[in-house]
Amino acid sequence: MLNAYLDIQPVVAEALAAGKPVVALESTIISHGMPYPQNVETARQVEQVVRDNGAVPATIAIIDGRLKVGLDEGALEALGRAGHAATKCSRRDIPFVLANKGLGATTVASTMIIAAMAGIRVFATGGIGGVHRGAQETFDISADLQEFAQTPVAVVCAGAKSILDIGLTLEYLETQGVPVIGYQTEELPAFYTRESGFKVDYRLESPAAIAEALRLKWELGLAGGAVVANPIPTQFAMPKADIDAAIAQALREADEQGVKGKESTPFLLARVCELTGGNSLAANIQLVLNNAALGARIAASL
Ligand code: PSU
Ligand code: MN
Repeated sequence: MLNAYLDIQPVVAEALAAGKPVVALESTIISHGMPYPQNVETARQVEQVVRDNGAVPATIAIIDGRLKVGLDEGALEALGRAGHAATKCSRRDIPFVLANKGLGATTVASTMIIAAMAGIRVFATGGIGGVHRGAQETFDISADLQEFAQTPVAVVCAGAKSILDIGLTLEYLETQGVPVIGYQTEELPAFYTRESGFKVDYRLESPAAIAEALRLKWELGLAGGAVVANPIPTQFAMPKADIDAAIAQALREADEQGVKGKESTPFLLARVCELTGGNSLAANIQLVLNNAALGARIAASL
């Protein structure tokens, strides 16, 4: 049932009504994940890649008291310009930003929620939230992980950044019953690099095989979604030593400055980008485009 707060862009609504493939896209990656103007340019390119691969893009955000599924050019530009002035909205934040009629950028968790409300089952992004390093002390575990356990949307990503504790993130997903699928890989990619040292649960070779596993999961009434991990294309991967050094420094600074809660991930993303002099941004853009293409192909198979 569609709810009274949902605005589905006509092109998206038509595709959904006709059973055509639709891919959801998040907006925190635009406002908090990349600097302006590359964030807006990337958001446009990602939408185009989804179209080029046979699906309709639906970027999700909360604007003027409405849950928006499918954004026009003006909305993408506004989110990109707002940057950290937009409210980063996870599950807990949705009703408050709606009530304030504020500008809300949706995370993986809240994008999944709103996509599911609209009947969209596939979502493509860059990286997911996870269990942070030092979570034994801080309890910093992204709400994204709980969302995977309860909301029926598959999220195509490039694995988890090593700003996170990748091993603990996988343990948490296992406990929550969330499958981690590797697209043509046995190893979970670590966002900027194709390797993490950790295995995925299932390696699948094609969008059709992924779609079939998802269909079975949902036909059986098993709650929740799945992580589809798609390694960054080899030619865009970063040297591990470069990225490890930047992440180590960003983590040290976050600790020294007492950064915590919802600020933690955006702080680390921005510092890693600055410390690598834009190299990580170029890699980030390429992996998101790559995920958009795979997301569209999975949606077309579903
Ligand atoms: N990781 C990235 N890029 C991102 C994010 C995570 O590589 O843009 C964003 C996503 O929106 C993700 C959110 O859902 O950060 C997780 O934030 P937190 O750790 O506060 O749950
Ligand atoms: Mn957190």
